[in-house]
Amino acid sequence: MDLQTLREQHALPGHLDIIDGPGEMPVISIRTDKAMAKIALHGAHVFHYQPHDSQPVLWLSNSAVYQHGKALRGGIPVCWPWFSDQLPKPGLPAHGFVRNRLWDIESTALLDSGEVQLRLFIKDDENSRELWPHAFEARLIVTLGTTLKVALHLMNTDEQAWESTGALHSYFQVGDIGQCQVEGLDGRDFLDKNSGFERRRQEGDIDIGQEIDRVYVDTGDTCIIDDADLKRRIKIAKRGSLTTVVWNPWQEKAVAMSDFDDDGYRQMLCVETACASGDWIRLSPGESHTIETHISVDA
Ligand code: TA6
Repeated sequence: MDLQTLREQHALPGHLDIIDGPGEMPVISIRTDKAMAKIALHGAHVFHYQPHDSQPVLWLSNSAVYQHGKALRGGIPVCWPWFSDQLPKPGLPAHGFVRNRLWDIESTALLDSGEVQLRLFIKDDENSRELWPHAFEARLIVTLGTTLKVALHLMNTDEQAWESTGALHSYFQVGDIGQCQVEGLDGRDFLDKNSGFERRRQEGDIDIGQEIDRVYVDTGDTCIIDDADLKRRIKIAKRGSLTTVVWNPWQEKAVAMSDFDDDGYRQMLCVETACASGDWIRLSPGESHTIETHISVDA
């Protein structure tokens, strides 16, 4: 569908527009009196969020590739129906397929609260069933006021039960990784991907001075990124998720990624709202589940 038709159907003058983004990707641009956000229809990918009184909150790689079939490096890739390499069958790409597909706009609205809400939609088709043989409907509901609320609503429209994992794989912008701490996971167990998924316990807040790739389990708690350099605290609250993933590739792995600047790892940190490891989303026909994250900034 062309941009003009999308605009006629869904634009909210002064609040929401549909624009031609980089790589000819349709992008939805939202503005409220408190913040702005941008979302690519490709992948239902929120790639920009900025309260008017703050710097950008989501990190986006300077080398991100804007191309159909490839997820942007940064923002909030929607990883589903599997997280990382919890593959339903061998040989599939990591993190599912919905981050690499074009979604539809289902609706847009200016809410009584002053928030702007965008609902994006995707369902199974012939291509998706080749990778994952199940019927589903997925909606990404983005609600922007001061806080950015992102909800991934999943419904089983199949005649059989199915199970999945997934994540709102959120990349955050930080001033300098060496001056950041993650609060909210003290006392939680994690599986360390860099040590063969060895299970260990977090003691205290998380300092990051090297590569980190950890799957924190059994936690629905809010996390805070305390950023001494930018003098701000990013709050990441969540619902429908008992897994939090903390990831920074550090230098060597960043250099190995073509869509990652060599020193980009110093300005980013992923704190991901996930359902992974043993935290399965198991749905019978007609059932649904929502993974939701609420992101805000305190000075
Ligand atoms: O969530 C952490 C992680 O699974 C890492 O292991 C790392 O590979 C990262 O995601 C990025 O994955 P991607 O497929 O987007 O390159």
